[in-house]
Amino acid sequence: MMPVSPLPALARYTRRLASLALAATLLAAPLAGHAQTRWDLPTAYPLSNFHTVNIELFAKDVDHATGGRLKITVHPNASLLKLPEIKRGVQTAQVPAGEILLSAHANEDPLYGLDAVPFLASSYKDAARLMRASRKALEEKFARQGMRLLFQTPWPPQGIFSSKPIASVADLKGLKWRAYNPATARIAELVGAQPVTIQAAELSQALATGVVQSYISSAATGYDTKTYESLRYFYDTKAWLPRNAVFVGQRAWAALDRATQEAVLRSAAEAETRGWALSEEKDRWYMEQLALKGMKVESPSAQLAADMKKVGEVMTAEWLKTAGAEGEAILAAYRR
Ligand code: PCA
Repeated sequence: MMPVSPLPALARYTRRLASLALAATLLAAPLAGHAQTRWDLPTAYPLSNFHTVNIELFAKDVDHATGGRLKITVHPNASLLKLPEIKRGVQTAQVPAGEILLSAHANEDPLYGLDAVPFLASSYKDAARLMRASRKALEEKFARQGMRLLFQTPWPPQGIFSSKPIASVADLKGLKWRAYNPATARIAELVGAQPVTIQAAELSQALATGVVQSYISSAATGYDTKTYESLRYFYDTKAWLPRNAVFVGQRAWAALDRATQEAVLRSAAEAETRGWALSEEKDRWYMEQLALKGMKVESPSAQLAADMKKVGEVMTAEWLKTAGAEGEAILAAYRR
């Protein structure tokens, strides 16, 4: 047997120390400002909105999971880019990442408008199934447009805000109706209201100046925009749950190393789960607040519900016509 010399053991120990030191340097590097990436992430909704709260938590998770290697700065309330500009801003690498309302881009591709077809999915459960049935197609669509989809979060179910009582869609005739996407503009056409497109960030102002007498959206947006100061009625029609999507441009994505990408994807998956739970939980709170602030929060009358269902049937048929075979396959998967 050879005697065990203390020397190789010492050498091994020194080598280990050296590699530990190297590891420590690598870990410390981002903290010292090396190899750090910064993403600006524009959104169109206020800081207190649950979507924004969720994205801030996502940014914090990413910071933590990457040891500070990727820092995301959220720019709320359309302060960096307005809603209609965010998607193009990311596609052209003007900004690395962003959040959009998918259905705002429905004119570009019907796939973007699937979640805003009235009464196709009007509960959280169905909206989640609809998201799953269309996720792959949507991710591919994003990829073809040079973007990577990270996570999707639903707005609470859409109900009708109005300055006067609405017992049937006939009562909406002639009212100035705020639209936020092609689907809500189409509803105005079908019910004979006067559509005016106004982004959420400008809605308070439009309400205060009387440019808007009615609109369809979530209690969340009703609360964010202080609609209770201008309009008296909210009918909880639960017409659909439109989704916001957080995404990143391909160039910004490709610039990340593998470990950072994986950390972002893990945090994104968690953000999606958390966002769905937050949306549902907060919807009750938002509706209570509307009532506390003096709004009449009611279920729609049987007539209004039936009328709106009809609007939904017309729009489902229209969606299918424009979405073609791909749309049919998605709806078949959803309905299975
Ligand atoms: N709020 C957004 C989109 C859907 C919603 O609930 C808005 O009204 O603009």
